[in-house]
Amino acid sequence: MKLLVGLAAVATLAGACAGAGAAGTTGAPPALTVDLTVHHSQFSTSEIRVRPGQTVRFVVRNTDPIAHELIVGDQAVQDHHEAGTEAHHGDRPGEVSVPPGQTAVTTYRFGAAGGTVLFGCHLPGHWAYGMQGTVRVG
Ligand SMILES: [Cu+2]
Repeated sequence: MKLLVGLAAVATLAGACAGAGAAGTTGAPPALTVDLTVHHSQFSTSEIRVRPGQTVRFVVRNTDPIAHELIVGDQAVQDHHEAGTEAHHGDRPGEVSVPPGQTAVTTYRFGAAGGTVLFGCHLPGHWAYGMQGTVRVG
């Protein structure tokens, strides 16, 4: 619970910065926290919008009795993990395993160019079942 309170404060601060408008003249947009809940092998959202160059802290809460993961990346990254055999994620930005009933965090910085990045879970069958979504950068 303490963790959640802290995250709420971060989100509030990020919102305040965005609201300030002209004050943000230092280049990269402020870091953003995105909360994703997994329930019945579905992410709570299938589309996320971010600004180019934005750093996003993904907080993934797994309410299921089985493990999941969050993999953020382009199609090549998703293909690699769909075919891969890595049992655990957590060393690369945008990739994290989330054990049953737990919350895990990973941070990913989106590129300066606009476009679409994918996210999803590659435990066997999960991507095909619908555990996937898009991040629109722009
Ligand atoms: Cu999954």
